[in-house]
Amino acid sequence: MPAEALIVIDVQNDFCPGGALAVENGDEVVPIINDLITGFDHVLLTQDWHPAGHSSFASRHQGKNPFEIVEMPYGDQVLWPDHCVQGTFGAAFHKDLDWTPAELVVRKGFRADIDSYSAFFENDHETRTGLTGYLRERGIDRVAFAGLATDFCVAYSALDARKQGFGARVLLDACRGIDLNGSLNAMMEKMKQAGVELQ
Ligand code: VGL
Ligand code: ZN
Repeated sequence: MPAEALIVIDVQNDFCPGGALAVENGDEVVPIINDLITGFDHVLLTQDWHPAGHSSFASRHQGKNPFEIVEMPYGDQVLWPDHCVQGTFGAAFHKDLDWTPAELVVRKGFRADIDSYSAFFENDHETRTGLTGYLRERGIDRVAFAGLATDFCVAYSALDARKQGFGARVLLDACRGIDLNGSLNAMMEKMKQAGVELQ
């Protein structure tokens, strides 16, 4: 029997108010997602998980500030404040997120020289996280997304889900965005065109 999984994206302290890369009202999604979790047979989480000094951190690039763009061998990369460093408080899930029922945590961004927004592929759009294989082996053919941030890790994941042949929907109530230079509208449009259901 084909099934749907809820994939909770990056509900971590650094993306919540007070965190290093805080998404406005990011913590509002926590109770909403806790409700969602109770309604799904399969719940997966992603966790942004960077080594200290990760190449996506502006602090690693002389003369660059957070939110500037640099060219990496794999394409353009936004530079971010240091965030979600492995093992730190900022990288931990929000304390009120009830992730006990989750069957898998996909960590991403753990290789020093490449960022990874999507739960399926790193930012070269080639290196796989293993999630496609996991979902297929578990008989899951549809995925629903919630979490942070709508216009980065959620959107990239939803687009890749479609590319991999999964049905995909984004539960907008349960997401909050960064909106960098119009990125929120741009990514909403891209998702629509890719057949992601925006609900
Ligand atoms: C994210 C920027 C950098 C996200 C992660 O979770 O959307 N954004 N790392
Ligand atoms: Zn990151």
